[in-house]
Amino acid sequence: IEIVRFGAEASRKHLLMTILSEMQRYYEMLKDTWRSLGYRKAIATLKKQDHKIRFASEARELPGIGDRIAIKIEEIVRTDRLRRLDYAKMDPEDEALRLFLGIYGVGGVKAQKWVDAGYKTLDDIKTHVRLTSSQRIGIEHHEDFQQRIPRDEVKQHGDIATRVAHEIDAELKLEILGSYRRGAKDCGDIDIMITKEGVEAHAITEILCELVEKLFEIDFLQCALATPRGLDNGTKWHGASKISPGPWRRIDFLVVPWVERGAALLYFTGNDIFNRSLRLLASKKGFRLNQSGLYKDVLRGTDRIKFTDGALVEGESEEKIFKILGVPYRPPEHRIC
Ligand code: DCP
Ligand code: MG
Ligand code: MN
Repeated sequence: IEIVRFGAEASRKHLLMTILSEMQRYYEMLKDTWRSLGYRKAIATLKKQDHKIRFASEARELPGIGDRIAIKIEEIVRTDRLRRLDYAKMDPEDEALRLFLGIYGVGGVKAQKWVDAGYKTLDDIKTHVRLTSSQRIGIEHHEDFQQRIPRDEVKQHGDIATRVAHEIDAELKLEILGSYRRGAKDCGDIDIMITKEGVEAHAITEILCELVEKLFEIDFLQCALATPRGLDNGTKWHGASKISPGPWRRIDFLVVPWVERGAALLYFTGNDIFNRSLRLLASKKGFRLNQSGLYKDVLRGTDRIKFTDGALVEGESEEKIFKILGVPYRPPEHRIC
């Protein structure tokens, strides 16, 4: 997608419209008249709109925009892309595409680009493409990273991280989340949340740096990997760990302020589809849910600059977030969609 740079605001709106039009054409091509029409209506509405839309809850207020498109609008505005569209263009049967998608740090757009260029194997990519260092590691350890990690090994990695963390500060609390907390018998990676009673955002980066350094020293951590764009503000760390002589495993750390632990727990437990549906539900009820808390949207004034992220309603307790949203508490094992 070509974007003419004519002022950040205008070009972002242009990008939004372009992506929505592509979705509309995609459904038209599939002869899905209903969805195609939905996008057509949304585009027409947004064209007339002159203030910036940031949240799904705002988009939904506009005539002709339903929940599903509203969520997509928020995704585009936030991330400058729409994942659904990346996948819409792909052939799930394409073996090379599946191979490339399995590489750490390679998303849909890049994988499709390589397929379009005629590449078929990891060797093709290694010889012909300029890679980021994370992608290179992703290819070199592709086999390791593709393997599922047995639950008890995940626990062992967690135990090592916890032991070392406690050498730094005995009050640090570590918990393995992700599929492990949902009770999976094997996991794709190891997700560890770190917090401490009373700890605030500004103290976090230091804890994380110190822990990572120590874990490298004992040859537990093997490499750092770039975190997905937009998520890394010094609170998240991606890399690989190993219990010798075993394979390299993907490991993620998330360090969170004490007051955000409930929302972070909820987010990092997943699964991602469950998170999506909970966020959608929150947005239907006029809230906004993310990994730091549940927020009540502050409505925009006539002056669009007056936007805020909304007032924090709850961040400390997972149970309370469910309660406020009016959903019965769902134990982690049942958060699979
Ligand atoms: N998450 C999310 N949206 C994403 C990525 C992650 O909501 N796009 C949340 C939900 C996930 C959690 O973070 O459960 C951890 O992410 P993982 O990618 O590690 O996914 P899982 O741990 O659920 O599964 P796996 O066993 O494949 O690691
Ligand atoms: Mg995981
Ligand atoms: Mn993970």
